[in-house]
Amino acid sequence: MSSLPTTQQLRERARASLDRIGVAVVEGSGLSARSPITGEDLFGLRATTDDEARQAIAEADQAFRAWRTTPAPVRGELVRTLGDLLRAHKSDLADLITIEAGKIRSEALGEVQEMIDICDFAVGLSRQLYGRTIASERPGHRLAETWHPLGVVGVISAFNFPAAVWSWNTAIALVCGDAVVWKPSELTPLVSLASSRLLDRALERTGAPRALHRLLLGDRAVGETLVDDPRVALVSATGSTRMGREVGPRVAARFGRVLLELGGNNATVVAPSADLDLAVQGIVFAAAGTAGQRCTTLRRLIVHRDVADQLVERLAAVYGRLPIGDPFDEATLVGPLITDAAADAMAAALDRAQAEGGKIISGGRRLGAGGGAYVEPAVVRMPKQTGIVREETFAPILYVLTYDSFEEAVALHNDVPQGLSSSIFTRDQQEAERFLAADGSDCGIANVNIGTSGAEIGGAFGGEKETGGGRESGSDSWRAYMRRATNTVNYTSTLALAQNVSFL
Ligand code: UN1
Repeated sequence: MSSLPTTQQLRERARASLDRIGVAVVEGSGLSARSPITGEDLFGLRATTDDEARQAIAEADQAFRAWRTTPAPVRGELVRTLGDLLRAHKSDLADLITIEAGKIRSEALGEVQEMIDICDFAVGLSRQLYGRTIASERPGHRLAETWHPLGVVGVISAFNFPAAVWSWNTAIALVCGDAVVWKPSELTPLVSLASSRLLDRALERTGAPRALHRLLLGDRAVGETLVDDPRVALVSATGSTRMGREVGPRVAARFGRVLLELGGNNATVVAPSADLDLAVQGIVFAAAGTAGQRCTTLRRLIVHRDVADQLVERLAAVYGRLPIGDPFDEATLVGPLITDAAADAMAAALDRAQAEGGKIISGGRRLGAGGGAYVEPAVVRMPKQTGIVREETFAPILYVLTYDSFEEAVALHNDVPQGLSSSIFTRDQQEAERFLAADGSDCGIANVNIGTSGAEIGGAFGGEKETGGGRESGSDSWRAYMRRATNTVNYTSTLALAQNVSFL
């Protein structure tokens, strides 16, 4: 393991980035910024009180009322300005992501790039919020639909994509004419303060209402205030299935809308015809990248019996050489897990896997003495898809299963409660197409000859079953952030009723 920076060095680096972005950190109590690199606290911060949260929602609601009638292409200017500021501060924000989430430099820069990309996408979208014109069955009538801004969008985000997930929601919501109130993970307050400050600067620069965005820093209680407030038209929540199971019904009980982006238990099928060089690269990035802490992380490998031994051997060789340690070190590929609890959960999952008949082929040990939670990514061969394999453990564990027939591979693939991302490595076109067909992968994302993680922003992102069903980011995901009005206009002097009904 490479040597680590000290907490004091991290504190100074964080301060320098925050200064350049324009965040004046107000130290306080109730919340702390910490770094998984050393496992120590950086600063104490003041948490948002419940009254402040309610006030923030009220202000955002007021700002929405002005913003909804601002022409969408003008709203796009705000998001263009945010994109410019993200370009200018790409490195600063990436530093904070590495400090608070422990991502390696290249992935932290990639996360900010993802934010820039969604801003570009949203700016284009601001001129393309298209409704349809529909053929009316009545003479002299026009039938059409119009998309209107929805209201305040509550964004709840997780530690692992502390800034990008906010930007997917916020860039789209703002061009759609909505206001945003953000409750980020308690584990990444500095990234949240920095992202929020960049948007504040864009609001100032373009003269848009300042209260279009409000940040709530705090624990679960402040999140509950957001979830339960009837002024919040849409709650877009990313996190665990357990969280979604609570948020979904609470928002539904007040007839609010939800967009849920919950757990994944993503699998890759490796067919006998697969290009194994390509497969090894794709698998290692998807399974060990981001220290296994993406919702799209590859957790299950379903390999044809003919190539299983060979593939496992090659994976074990690459896993044995993965550089683990300081995420700021350019050579490192695997940074720390977010907390000790995450490392404990990984150890417990590995124990359970062994008790269920699994064999650890590579990795699985905790490294270093205390401080950050550094672990060796693990490869575990399982005799079948047991209980632990069907659960999402947010750590770098790759379970390997074998199959004989394609039907068996698809059945194993789909036999988990989650449905986010999936892929197949094959050179057989029929097999590839069958994997993508209606009776193939049941996930929101299904790929061929590439891993499960690292989606581009242009597609809709999200999944089925316990993943929650929501779609964010590209394609037509914007529709979740607007309300649709169907308009029937009669331009004659005759009242014609639909379905040939006669009355009066
Ligand atoms: C997440 O882990 O919550 O597809 C989001 C990916 C990234 C987004 C992951 N673009 O892996």
